[in-house]
Amino acid sequence: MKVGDGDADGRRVDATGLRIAIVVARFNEAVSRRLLSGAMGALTGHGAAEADIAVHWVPGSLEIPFAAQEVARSGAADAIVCLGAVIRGETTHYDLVAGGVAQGVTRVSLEHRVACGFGVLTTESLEQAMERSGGKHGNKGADAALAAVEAALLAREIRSLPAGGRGAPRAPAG
Ligand code: INI
Repeated sequence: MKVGDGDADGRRVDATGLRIAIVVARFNEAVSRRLLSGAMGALTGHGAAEADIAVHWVPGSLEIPFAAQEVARSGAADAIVCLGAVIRGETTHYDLVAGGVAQGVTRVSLEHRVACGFGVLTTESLEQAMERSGGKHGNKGADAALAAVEAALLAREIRSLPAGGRGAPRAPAG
């Protein structure tokens, strides 16, 4: 992909110069590391400098929203990539963890106006998690990273529009 162009899907994902934070859960660490590797590869492959990517480990997926919130409040990142694996087979409170992290990350993104990519897997088994973290179903860490970049670029574009630009109500002529 040529930097500045869209990728194969026509998405604009030039991460050059973006400051990116990755918040990743240690729970199910083998899967998390694969998601992290996918995210790092996607970001650097789309122009992000490794020095502009900060990685923050948290104990489990439920701690992701808190860490993402702290990053957002600090103003240190243009985009936040959230990674983890919630596997039903290994927990009785799957629904709480899965629902909590999804709602929490969404809230952080909206309240702090920071683009967040959601790469927290919710699967029935470890096998399914492996398939989605660099296996036959791709790597959701990479997908979340590129979604965060695309959203951050979109926010930058929208925020740069003049207040009275296209789409704004016009004052009547004369
Ligand atoms: N955290 C995960 O990231 N994935 C899981 O599958 C999981 N399970 O199985 O419970 C999990 N639990 C820990 C949770 O995220 C918190 O770290 C813990 O409750 C402490 O607050």
